[in-house]
Amino acid sequence: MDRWEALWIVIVAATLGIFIGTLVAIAGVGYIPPSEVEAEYRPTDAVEEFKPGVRSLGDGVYEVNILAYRFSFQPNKIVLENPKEVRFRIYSNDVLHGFNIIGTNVNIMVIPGYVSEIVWRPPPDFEGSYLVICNEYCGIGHSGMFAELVIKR
Ligand SMILES: [Cu+2]
Repeated sequence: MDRWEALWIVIVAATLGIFIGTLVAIAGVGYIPPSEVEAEYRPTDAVEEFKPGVRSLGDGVYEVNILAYRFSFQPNKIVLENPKEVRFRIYSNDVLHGFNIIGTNVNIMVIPGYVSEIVWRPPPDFEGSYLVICNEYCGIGHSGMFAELVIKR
């Protein structure tokens, strides 16, 4: 075997070793997102029944109905007190949108004609103001499509 060929085999093997080693190390540390979420998409044609707003079901459980449209969310400011479990139900009546709470793993596509549901159990130390953005390009005003989530403890 040529000396250079052997050298390149060692370099490639070392690079692969570092790559796989990094993956194993990250998995070993338990790198997991900061909350538990479940997401599902439900077809609906009952648009009239979809009423945007925050509904408290008691004991820290909330249902938040959000209408996503070009280029805003309704309601635009969501205030939750001591939330334990939050069911976000998001509906779009125009184009594809996104619903992403920055700093959390709440991130769901909002497909027109479907109610996108995501259940979020925010960690007890989560409080303050969070930015909610649309992360699916939906048109010229997309960059200004955001909302605010306020968590009070
Ligand atoms: Cu958008």
